[in-house]
Amino acid sequence: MDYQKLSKELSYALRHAPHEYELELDEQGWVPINQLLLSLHEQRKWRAVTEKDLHTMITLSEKKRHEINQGKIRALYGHSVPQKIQKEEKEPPAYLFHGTPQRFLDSILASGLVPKGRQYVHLSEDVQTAQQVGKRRDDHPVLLRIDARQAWQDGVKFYHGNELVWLADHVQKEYISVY
Ligand code: HQG
Repeated sequence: MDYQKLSKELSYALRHAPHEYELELDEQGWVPINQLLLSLHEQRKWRAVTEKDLHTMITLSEKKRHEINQGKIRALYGHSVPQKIQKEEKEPPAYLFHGTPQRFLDSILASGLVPKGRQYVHLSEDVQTAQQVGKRRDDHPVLLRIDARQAWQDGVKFYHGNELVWLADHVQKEYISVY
């Protein structure tokens, strides 16, 4: 079993296109595992996938992208479906980080961080993670530091993605500096 391919397929299904799999996400993005498996089994390459494979996929993944609980599975972040997934509000650490291509810098410094195609802005708990996120699109990404404590004190909401990924609706420019 190619667990990396399975993870990509599940991210696509659970973040972006549940309807293509005849799935409906609940308010927190959960779907019943049995429904997901039925849908996957319609594809030849996934006809033998089991619930155990889903657990193995999560264990082997280098990032915690998916979570299983009580017979359900969900993507922890990254959603672009029209229905906004409700995330748990949480007090952020003093600083969060964001890695982005050089070419977006002027626009970000002018209008802050906006979610673009996703439901939330994605922020990183540490510099190394932000660096990796930025490197997806630029060999020499810009690292931004977010004054999350100040923003939180001013009423900006932050949400828990996983232990390294934080989410926000919008981060205004006054909280952002080039790191
Ligand atoms: C940029 C992956 C211009 C923003 C990653 C980013 C992450 C602006 C891009 C997760 C802007 C959106 C999310 C503005 C934001 N002007 N550009 N005002 N505000 N941007 O992919 O954070 O591996 O939606 O800087 O590792 O890159 O798939 O967000 O470059 O955790 O699990 O607009 O996806 O995780 O791009 O990545 P994205 P992201 P997985």
